[in-house]
Amino acid sequence: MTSGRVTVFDTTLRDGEQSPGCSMNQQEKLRLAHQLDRLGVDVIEAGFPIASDGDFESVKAIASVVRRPIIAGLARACRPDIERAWEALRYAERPRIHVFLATSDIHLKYKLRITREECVAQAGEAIRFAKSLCEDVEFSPEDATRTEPEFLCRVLQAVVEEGATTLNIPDTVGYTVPAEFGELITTIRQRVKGIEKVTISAHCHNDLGMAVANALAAVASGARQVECTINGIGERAGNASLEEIVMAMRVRPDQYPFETGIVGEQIFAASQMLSEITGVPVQPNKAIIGRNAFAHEAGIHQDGVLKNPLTYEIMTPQSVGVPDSKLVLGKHSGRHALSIRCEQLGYQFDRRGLDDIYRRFVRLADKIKHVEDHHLLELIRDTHKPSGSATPLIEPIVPAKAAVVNAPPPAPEPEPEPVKAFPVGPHTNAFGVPLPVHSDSHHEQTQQEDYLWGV
Ligand SMILES: [Mn+2]
Repeated sequence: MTSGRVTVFDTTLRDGEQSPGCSMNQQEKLRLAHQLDRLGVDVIEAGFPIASDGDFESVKAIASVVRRPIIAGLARACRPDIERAWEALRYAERPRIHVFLATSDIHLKYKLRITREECVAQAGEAIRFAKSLCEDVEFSPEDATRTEPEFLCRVLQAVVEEGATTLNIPDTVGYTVPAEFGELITTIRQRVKGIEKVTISAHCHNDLGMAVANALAAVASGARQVECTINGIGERAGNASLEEIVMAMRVRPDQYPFETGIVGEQIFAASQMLSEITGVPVQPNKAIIGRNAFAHEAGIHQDGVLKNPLTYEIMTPQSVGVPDSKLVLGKHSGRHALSIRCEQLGYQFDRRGLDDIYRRFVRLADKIKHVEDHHLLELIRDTHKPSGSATPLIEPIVPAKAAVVNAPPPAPEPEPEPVKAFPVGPHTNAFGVPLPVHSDSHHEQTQQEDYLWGV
């Protein structure tokens, strides 16, 4: 039983990229954008086009080649910003201009030096102008959670009347708490006329460690878009983490009966790719995608998990694309196993590329017994050094399905059967891990190597 679909707005390439140590060049942003597409996000906020020429070119490049998701670009509430954003976004299949203007007294007085009246007028004018360029326009009242609710509703009313299609409520400084934020969303729904025609969105920061909890509280109160990032990167303590929001909904549909278009099995690859690009590692105990998230050290836990994974696991590693740690890559591993592990790490190679990696992998495995993921990543980086050409290192795999905004809600999923965490059947290997189904002849040739998977 679902109460609706929640739009996943990923801002890894904008808010995330603004965080210390996380800047990316155009080629890296494009690679990540393709992975976000595979992950099934509905909206990719690709950058802040007026911020720099590099940002502009990156947004333009992503808008030109990533065709399924909505591509958003950020703009302050002024003409030059909005024009620059549109110049970069106009190539998109589904462009969105995201306009923001601070609304809290402290921002109005000290940062913008404008009055409340001027703020309402500027927000309205900016949306009218953005709307003259682009049908899909999102508005964010920056520092909304420290804005007097009555004034906040006045600004929101003005932009709804000018045709804003999404109202994003940012907890810019990570100040709010779940009950209060949920109430704020309820107040907005009650007071702003015409609100039922627009999507309410939540943009939460993690300064008090409550970004995900606040975002979920907003959804429970009627928000239908969440803004989030891979690995929770973002300004200061970061943004709400995409993987945590999505998996909270998947694991607890009794509490959060909402659907998203996210392909869970692509979560780990996205996380790995981001870490690899930025060089910023994920903390080992990070929920969902940390190195220890599925590690069971205590003997009593290990015993329980071996008897039945559900004794200590509320979700399976496979459901978020974490490679099964029981499967070790060594010199007896076949080309096919290697290619699957590469895909899990966010890379897909053509036949020749894989041959190349495979030869080097075997040489390495001869020297060191077990090839860990970080060895493999080093090998891949070493083999495929960017040569300055614009050719992406990877080809998009398959565009994610079932992630079309405004599509009719999917039929309710049948109740999950309890003990099917590790299916064993004709399409699984000896460890109960599902084997991918292929029909091409290449697969026939390499099929035999599957039996060498693991030592
Ligand atoms: Mn932010």
